[in-house]
Amino acid sequence: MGSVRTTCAYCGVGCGIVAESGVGRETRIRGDKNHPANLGRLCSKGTQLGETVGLEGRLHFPEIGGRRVSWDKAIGRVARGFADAIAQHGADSLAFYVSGQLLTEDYYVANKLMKGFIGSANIDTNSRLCMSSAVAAHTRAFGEDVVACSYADIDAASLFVLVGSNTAWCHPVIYQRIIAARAERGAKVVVIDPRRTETCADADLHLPLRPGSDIALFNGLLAHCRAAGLVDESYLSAHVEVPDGFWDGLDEYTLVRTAALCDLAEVHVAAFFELFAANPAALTLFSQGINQSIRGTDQGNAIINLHLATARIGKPGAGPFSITGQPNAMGGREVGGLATTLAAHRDFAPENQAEVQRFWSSPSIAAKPGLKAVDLFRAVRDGRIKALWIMATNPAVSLPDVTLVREALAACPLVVVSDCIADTDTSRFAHVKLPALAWGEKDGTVTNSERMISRQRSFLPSPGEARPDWWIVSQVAQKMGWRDSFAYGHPAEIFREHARLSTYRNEGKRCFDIGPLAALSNRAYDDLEPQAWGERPFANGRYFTPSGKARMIPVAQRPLEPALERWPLTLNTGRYRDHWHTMTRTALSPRLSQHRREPLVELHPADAAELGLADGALARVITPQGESIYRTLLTLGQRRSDAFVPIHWTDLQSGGGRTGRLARAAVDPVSGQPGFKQCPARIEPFAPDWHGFLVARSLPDRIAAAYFTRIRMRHGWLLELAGTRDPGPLVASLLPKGELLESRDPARGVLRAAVYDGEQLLAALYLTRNGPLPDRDWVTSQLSSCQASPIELLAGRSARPAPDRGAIVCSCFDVGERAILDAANGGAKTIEAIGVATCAGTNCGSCRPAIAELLKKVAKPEAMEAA
Ligand SMILES: Nc1nc2c(c(=O)[nH]1)N[C@H]1C(S)=C(S)[C@@H](COP(=O)(O)OP(=O)(O)OC[C@H]3O[C@@H](n4cnc5c(=O)[nH]c(N)nc54)[C@H](O)[C@@H]3O)O[C@H]1N2
Ligand SMILES: Nc1nc2c(c(=O)[nH]1)N[C@H]1C(S)=C(S)[C@@H](COP(=O)(O)OP(=O)(O)OC[C@H]3O[C@@H](n4cnc5c(=O)[nH]c(N)nc54)[C@H](O)[C@@H]3O)O[C@H]1N2
Ligand code: SF4
Ligand SMILES: [Mo]
Repeated sequence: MGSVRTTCAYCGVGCGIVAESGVGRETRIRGDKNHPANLGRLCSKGTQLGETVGLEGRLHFPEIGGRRVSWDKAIGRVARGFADAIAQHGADSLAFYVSGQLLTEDYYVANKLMKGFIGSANIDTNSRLCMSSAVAAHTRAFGEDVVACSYADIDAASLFVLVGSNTAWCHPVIYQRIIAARAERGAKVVVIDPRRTETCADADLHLPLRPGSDIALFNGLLAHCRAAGLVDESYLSAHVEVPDGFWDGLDEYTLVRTAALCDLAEVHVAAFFELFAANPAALTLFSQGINQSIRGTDQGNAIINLHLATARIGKPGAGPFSITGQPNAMGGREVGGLATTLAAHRDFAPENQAEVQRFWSSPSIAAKPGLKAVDLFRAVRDGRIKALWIMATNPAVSLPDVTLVREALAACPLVVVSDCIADTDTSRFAHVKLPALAWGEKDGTVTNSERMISRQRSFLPSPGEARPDWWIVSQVAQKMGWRDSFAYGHPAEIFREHARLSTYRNEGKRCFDIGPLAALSNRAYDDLEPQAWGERPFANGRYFTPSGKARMIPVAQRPLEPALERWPLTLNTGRYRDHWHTMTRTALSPRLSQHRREPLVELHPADAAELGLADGALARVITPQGESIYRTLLTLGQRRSDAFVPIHWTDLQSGGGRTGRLARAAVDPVSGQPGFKQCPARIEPFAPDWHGFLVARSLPDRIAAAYFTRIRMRHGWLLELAGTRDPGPLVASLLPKGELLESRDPARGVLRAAVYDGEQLLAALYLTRNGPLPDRDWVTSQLSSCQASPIELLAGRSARPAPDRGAIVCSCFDVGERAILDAANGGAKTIEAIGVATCAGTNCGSCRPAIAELLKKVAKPEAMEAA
């Protein structure tokens, strides 16, 4: 087994990984102690990468119209389709929709082809849904999209303000570093999030503000700092442009009014303000609760204003820290993958166009920004875009209003999809499918939240005829006639060109300048150690505006939308700890599939009572865009009238929990980023006539139940099922061929069936009208070694039952809630003691916040209820 140092496939923390591969793609993963982003730590998703690198579901060969073709034929078809569209309808009739999961080299080539050679800027990326408000806020304030902070600041900060970020689940390794700072140095943690997430487990203060009221809170804090004499006038006069009347606009944000606007208790708001005032080393980390809003750019600037005015920026441990989502969200911003930037942090100013065109020796250059993601898909639907190339993203699930997106995809004359996976909700609309290399196979660079460029290295063989994305794009470009400009043979060649473009005629105009890396040999590129660009930006007080000064941007809290009569709830959407986006990878992992087996709608118990919904019941979540069914989770962590659903489940995964159908296409006016976090909605009980589950060695071809979700288990599948009509026909389609044993009790609506192949259990099905169901884990365990007699199996329990383990908390060691509660009741009072007793939390640590919550529950059951 050889070991390879690479970078994690998932989030923007950008953890270094040491991967060892053995026979049959078996892969061992551990954290890279020498990588500065994680110093050896990994979260649950990184730790379990080995379970997701199999070949199941992969796209191995190019396809046209669902038929395997040669690469030559597929490339020819795409190039011809594009050339025809350009000839008949002009360059703007083409569009690329790409992704922060591409490597920098892939991204660079796609951007170059579209903006320099096709001559349109109609290339946008899923970063529009993710980071574009932060990009716009940075650009307005700093003159360039530069993240002001680094992870090293975490070790120097004495106050962490986590705004709109469920750090414990979405950036777990950053979270662990924050919690270490709190434990070791007594740093304080404030979480600003309408719901109480696991990120609050170790917080000193949680402000469950009214959704969308962050500007009021940050303006209020700035007004407070001014009154307290914390505004640094000399910094402002030397380094910041403050528009006339800026401060007048802040007068209205008194403590009382701020608390009222945010629907928070004044004492809590005051406590936050005092903490901020008392801690100059304050780090404000923000992500989607800020960005994914129809006022996302202003919200970003409200945070930045505060740090500029108090000069808490460019210094160790202080600053506004936008943390990125995808592994290469930052690299995409560097190359200019957004429709609103040209290349290498340049905008579309005429001198930039001339410069980039000269550098590329290209026949044309995009003269103006292209269509932003939401508008781009509207243009596809309206027939203005004739050919669309989608790479490394699943817009039929992840864009807002996917009904419109799907209409667009269905109507588009040419849809090309590059993906590693054969069947996705998006690729079902593809005319041409191109097989891309996946993580572990591809080679190139990514840039993380702190501007650290790291290598992703391959350690697995390429399956079938899959190719790197940069190769695929280059082949199409060559076929379109631009042979010399896309004659790349190695990703290092592309990286060097990208580095040269960043430094070309830069002369200190832009912070993004990686000129020295343009000299890397192929060998040095292969060996490249993690490198950050823009070491401590703004330390010298110089910004990248024409005047060299930063800009304060006046922002006001605009009135929030009042609740609508038909849509009285505000629907919030976000992530689960152990799943990644549309689950094309994490759902391959049995371990990652246990933490949250089903898509849940989280609701305050009082709202649920009014709606007639019990904990665990099914509910229909409805918005003007669409509806889907979820299982209800009642929690005091939700505000009244707010509901939360996860984004992960798709048509492929389930018949419920399909959040993509619900979001509306309202966007921020500056950035074009959708306001995914707030959507008017209503919830109704969904009363099935029957419900139950299937445990099976392999998946049935078709599952026609009103509600179903499929959950990967170690030796097969668990399917949750519910429906309204007679389940008879469904039962026949769910069960595999084999020896069938059945028991029915029509009077009680009970149906139980087991199918065997000799001694081996193939499937077991349990349906009931409203009676109890067997323990799912016990039934599932019978797939690995069927020890139960057929009678026990149909009864759904062993003659010698084992206790129920409860929900899985620790996915590394497979430890359930029950074992942790037992250990706590047996005297284990700390996370460490729980670790000693059960192993839980002793590997990746992602479940430590959950253990902390359980410990609190055991220590003070009644306090938890009231919290
Ligand atoms: N486990 C996991 N980790 C991931 C990902 C994943 O899919 N799974 N995806 C990665 C990607 S691409 C991204 S972009 C990041 C996202 O990382 P996060 O931004 O941390 O994740 P989200 O769950 O989308 O949203 C964060 C929080 O914003 C809160 N919020 C909603 N409305 C408001 C509001 O008005 N104000 C405030 N202050 N907060 C609000 C939500 O309640 C939610 O808890 O995660 C990355 N990491
Ligand atoms: N309602 C709601 N919607 C949201 C969000 C939300 O919070 N709420 N968050 C938004 C955000 S922040 C994001 S980032 C998006 C994410 O949404 P998507 O980008 O649509 O989600 P993924 O599942 O990551 O899709 C990645 C696809 O690329 C494929 N892939 C992986 N690696 C490669 C590769 O190397 N090459 C190629 N060609 N393909 C590859 C995968 O198989 C998968 O099909 O969702 C957005 N949508
Ligand atoms: S925090 Fe987890 S998902 Fe993110 S890069 Fe590190 S190991 Fe990967
Ligand atoms: Mo994202």
